[in-house]
Amino acid sequence: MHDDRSEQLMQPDLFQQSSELLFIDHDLGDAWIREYPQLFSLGRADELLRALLAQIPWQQDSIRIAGKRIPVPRLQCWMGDRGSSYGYSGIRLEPVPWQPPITAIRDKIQALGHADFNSVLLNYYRDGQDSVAWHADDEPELGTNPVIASVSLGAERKFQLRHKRDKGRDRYHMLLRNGSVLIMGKTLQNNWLHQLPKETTLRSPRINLTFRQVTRRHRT
Ligand SMILES: O=C(O)CCC(=O)C(=O)O
Ligand SMILES: [Mn+2]
Repeated sequence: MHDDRSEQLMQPDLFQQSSELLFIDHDLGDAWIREYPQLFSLGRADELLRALLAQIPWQQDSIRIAGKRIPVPRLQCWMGDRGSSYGYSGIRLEPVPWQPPITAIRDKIQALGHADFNSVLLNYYRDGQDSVAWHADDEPELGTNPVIASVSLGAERKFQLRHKRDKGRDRYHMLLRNGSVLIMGKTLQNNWLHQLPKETTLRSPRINLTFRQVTRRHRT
């Protein structure tokens, strides 16, 4: 008897393999973003969200503005190789050591072949009241043309970009889906700002991981 069961069983697997690696290129003219909308399956993304909510040593950081310390509207954790300390807006973050499953996420992203990373900033947006304001990740310790990989787990959030100098340029809007990864190209941080606005009716959490390469020159 011809048994075609094995062929049927293969199909979902093949689909799974290829849908993971599907990508969409966003062309912003003088910068690009490659989006992998489902690098992590929804099941895997939910499992990672639960694990990270429970095990990451989340901390409330604050920034210094006009001599005052203002708490940032999200919780954070900086993780990475020893010595990859990182500073912005008067915060200096010392890395906690790599831990699974972050190393597994990092390895999967590095296998895409865009860049290698020695550190990651984790952000925990507890609900839609948490946000990140307009900025570019252009700190000197990231070098002149950083490639940054951004992983989204949990609630879908809006992501907005606007040009740094050309005020006439349209803003660019994206949705950050559960299980998606953005590879932010070499020139994005030089030319564009980005933000994650508040979404006041949203009640569910999201975790974002931005993998970065901190250059040795600036390590403390
Ligand atoms: O949460 C996000 O998707 C963006 C976070 C971000 O821009 C950052 O941490 O630099
Ligand atoms: Mn950023």
